Amino acid sequence: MTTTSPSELSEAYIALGANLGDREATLMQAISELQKHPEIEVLRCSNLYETDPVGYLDQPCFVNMAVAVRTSLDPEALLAFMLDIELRLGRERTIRFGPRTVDLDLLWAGGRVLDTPLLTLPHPRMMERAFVLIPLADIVPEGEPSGLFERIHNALDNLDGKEGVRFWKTCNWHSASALSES
Ligand code: PH2
Ligand code: MG
Ligand code: MG
Repeated sequence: MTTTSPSELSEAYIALGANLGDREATLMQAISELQKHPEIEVLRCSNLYETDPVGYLDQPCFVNMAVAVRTSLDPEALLAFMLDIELRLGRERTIRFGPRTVDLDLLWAGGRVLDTPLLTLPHPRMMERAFVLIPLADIVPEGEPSGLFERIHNALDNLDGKEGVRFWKTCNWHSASALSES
C-alpha cells in the first residue's frame, strides 16, 4: 500500500543537460516524464542556459537547466526513474563527460546525506560547476531550511567559469495540471 502523509514528501533538485539533437525539446520531454510519475510533482523550472562544455572539451555546447520536484520516492528510487528517462530519451553512455541527448543528475534530496556505490548526496561536484549552480540559483528560494540558498550563493561568488554559462531562454514547460488550474 502506498499512502503518503505530507511529512514524507521532500523537495529535491535535479540538474538537466543536453548537447545532441533538439536539446530544448529533449529537456522539456524529460521534465514531462518526471511530472507523469504519480509520486513526482515538478514545482519549479530554471531558465535555460547555453554552456561551454566542461571536462571533455571536443563536443558541442550544452543546454543546461535545473528543476525542483516534490516527491515521496526515496532518493534511490528517484534516481532509478531519472536513469530510466535518460534511456527512453535515447541516452547512450560512451565517453565519460562526453556528448549526450540528455543527462539528469540528482543534486539534492531534502538535505539528505548519502554515500552509496550508486548515489552520493549532495552531488559531490555541484558546488564546483557554474553550469549547475547558475540554473539552480534560479529555483532555490531564500530561506530554504537546510541553508542551500546561502551555500549556492557563497559558491557562486568564488566560482570560475561563469562566463561559460549564457542565458539562452526562459523555460516554457508547464504541467497540464498547472494549465488547467489557471
Ligand atoms: N556535463 C558533463 C560534463 N560536462 N559541460 C556542460 N557545459 N554541461 C554539462 O551538463 C556537462 C558538461 C557530465 O555530466
Ligand atoms: Mg552530469
Ligand atoms: Mg549523469
